[in-house]
Amino acid sequence: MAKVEIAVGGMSCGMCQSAVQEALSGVDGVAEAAVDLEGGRATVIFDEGRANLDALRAAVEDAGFGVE
Ligand SMILES: [Cu+2]
Repeated sequence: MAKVEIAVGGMSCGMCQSAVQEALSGVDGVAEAAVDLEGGRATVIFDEGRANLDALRAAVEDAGFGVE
């Protein structure tokens, strides 16, 4: 398992937070995703054999948010 912290841009409320969390949780191989709205970051624990940073980044971007 790998743990990564991603700086997420564009989150302004709890709905954004949930959307990012759901997007990250939906990536195959993600075991845990915790989104810090105030800090603008997400901490993700994932299986390196099934997910990677590019997949996490794509999921956040597909949900309409930016990865910094
Ligand atoms: Cu929002």
